Amino acid sequence: NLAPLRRALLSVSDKTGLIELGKGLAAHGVELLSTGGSAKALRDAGLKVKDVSDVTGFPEMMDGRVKTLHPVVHGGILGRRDLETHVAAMDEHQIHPIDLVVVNLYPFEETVAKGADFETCIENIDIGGPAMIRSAAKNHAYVCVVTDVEDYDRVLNELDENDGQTTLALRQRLAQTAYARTAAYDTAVSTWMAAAIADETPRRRSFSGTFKQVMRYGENSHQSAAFYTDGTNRPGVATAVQHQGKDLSYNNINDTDAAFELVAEFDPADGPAVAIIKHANPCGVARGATLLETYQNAFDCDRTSAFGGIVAMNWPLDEETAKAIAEIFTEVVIAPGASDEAKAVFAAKKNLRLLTTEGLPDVKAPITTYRQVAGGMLVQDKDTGYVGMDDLRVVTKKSPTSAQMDDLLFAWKVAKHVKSNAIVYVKDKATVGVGAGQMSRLDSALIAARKAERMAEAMGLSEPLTKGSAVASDAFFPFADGLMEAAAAGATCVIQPGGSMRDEEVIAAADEAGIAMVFTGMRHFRH
Ligand code: 93A
Repeated sequence: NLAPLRRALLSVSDKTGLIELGKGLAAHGVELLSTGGSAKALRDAGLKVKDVSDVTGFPEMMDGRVKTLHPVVHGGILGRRDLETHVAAMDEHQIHPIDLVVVNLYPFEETVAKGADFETCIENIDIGGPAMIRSAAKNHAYVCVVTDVEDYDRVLNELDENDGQTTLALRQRLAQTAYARTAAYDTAVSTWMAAAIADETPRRRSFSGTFKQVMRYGENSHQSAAFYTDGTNRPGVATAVQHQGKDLSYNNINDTDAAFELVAEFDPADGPAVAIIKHANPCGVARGATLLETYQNAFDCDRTSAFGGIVAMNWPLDEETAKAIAEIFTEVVIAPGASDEAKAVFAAKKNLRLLTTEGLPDVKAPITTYRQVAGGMLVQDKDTGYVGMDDLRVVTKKSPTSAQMDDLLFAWKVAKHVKSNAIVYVKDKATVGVGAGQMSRLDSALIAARKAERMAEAMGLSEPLTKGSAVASDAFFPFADGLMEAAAAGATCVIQPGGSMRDEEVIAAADEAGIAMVFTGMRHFRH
């Protein structure tokens, strides 16, 4: 058992809860040491505080860059209480033990998120704070380290319950938290620097996140899960505001992200775009003149799958569209804003979650993505590849008309967001059949066509909407069979990367079927 906690060093940028903590510690007879701003706040609240500068014998200098970086501070934190040599060194140099270190760091992540300039970001890199946190965490056998305002109460409770001391179990837990914090902090600095200096090598990246919330469970109910943010504060699912409905699940967040990233591909200035997502794949995507009509066109692609889906749009949600969405069970709606009337429509739908953001995700931002594999992490640049009209090569006798070209490019953008193998049929700026995630491209083409047939039956149409459609394939057709299936479904034009050994065969089959085909020279696998 340790002797009761005697001295605490408090140095915090976020002063939330500081006074209450100071008072709680003082009540246990703990001596308070503190740095400039923190000391002032405590003193203003009537607490007795010793300045760190008085302890070190040095003023805080160089705009605060050097305030706690001193052997008297670090010796007091790091010295082992059980080793005679350490105790002797402390005596010799008049170093008094520091038993509790409470630090939260300069707000580096927030400074970056605000778009501050390079110099300002540099000044907000905390050096002394992480040093103390790491020292205290290393010596957690004797020293308690607190880096999260939410842990203040736990520490005070333990002092109450354990005769003015903390338990080793708590100190271990807080030390682990502390190293997670300093690791995330340095990762934020490194990630920011990579972007600031336009570093293009994925070789020396570090990955970390800041805890946001615990999920009820993971992909399945026997898996635990949590949501972490990357500190960039980008518009997207991580920064969306939830207006109503129960907590989001792991799958909800994954699907909502897929939906919002997809609609963000379309410039809102060109009109609204709506995507309905199920299991991370779109089951309907459309562009149109009004939001309502666009939603309906997206919905008509696959009404069956849209049930329980996630709806994203690149325009703020309006009342009419909210009413249409509320007609079926929908899990989540995400939009860059929502009118009060639209919110009122959803208010009665207890299970529907409405999320709004300040803007759309920047789909062209150079983001690094991570995927875990057994024993490692795969790191890559996000797929921000785009093809424009100039990149397209017409390879068939027929050329697409300009209306066909619009649908081809639309289908191509959607295909990028469909799990491979992706086949996407589009007619009049709306998907009419989506084949996703099949192990063979032929099966994706067949499934998409089959769904379109089923929709035609359900809607009482004389023929499926794939008749006269444009079709996109996320990678080349290795054989002509997939293309012939698309032709059989009624596709009249095709967009695909090209580059297969059998391109000639595929082109010949397209010519035979009277189809126009363009090659992009770029593929969009998504696994
Ligand atoms: O500039 S620093 O890296 N140099 C230091 O020696 C140092 N010591 C504590 N920043 C340092 N701190 C940080 O100051 C703490 O991590 C905390 O965020 C902040 C508290 O300053 P104040 O008490 O003056 O508000």
